[in-house]
Amino acid sequence: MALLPILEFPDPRLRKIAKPVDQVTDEIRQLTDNMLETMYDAPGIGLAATQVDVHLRVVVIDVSDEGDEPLVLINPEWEAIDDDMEDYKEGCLSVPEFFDDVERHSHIIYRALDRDGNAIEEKAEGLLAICIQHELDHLNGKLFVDYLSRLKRDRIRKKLEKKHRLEQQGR
Ligand code: GNR
Ligand code: NI
Repeated sequence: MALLPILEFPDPRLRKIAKPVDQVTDEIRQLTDNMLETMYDAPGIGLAATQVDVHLRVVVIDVSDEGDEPLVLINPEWEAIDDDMEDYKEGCLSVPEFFDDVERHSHIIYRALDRDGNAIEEKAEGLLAICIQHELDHLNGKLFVDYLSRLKRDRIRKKLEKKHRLEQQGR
């Protein structure tokens, strides 16, 4: 297993559209294992392959308190079940240290392939529903900061650009 470096906003690679996985191979399973290790280490409740510069439709999630309920979603899709929406203060491992309200659907149904390549279809609500919508956005090159005002997004971008400059100097 291995920890993978996580891309940070405004890296243009976070804007790439991920391609569908055509077969769940050992190589894909190894990617999901490394993504889970990276997510737990961060720590985070989800990670999309886009964030580790792999542009395939692969997501890992664990919203459990104990961190012992890993969910691997390959080629995931979701749709809203009703019109209920809720705000949640979101964060993102690719936008470290910033949190702000994003409105998401409260009740969704999601479909995907699991780690064994079997098709799954489940309902989700609460934090899991929010996380699935957040991760699917990553696969489509979208970040939670895109839902904020330009003013807020630009402020976050400038602060992270400064952090990245300082990290470069420190090498
Ligand atoms: O760890 C994470 N926490 C989080 C909190 C609120 C809404 C979404 C998330 S996902 C985030 C991990 C991440 O960046 N996944 O892409
Ligand atoms: Ni994220």
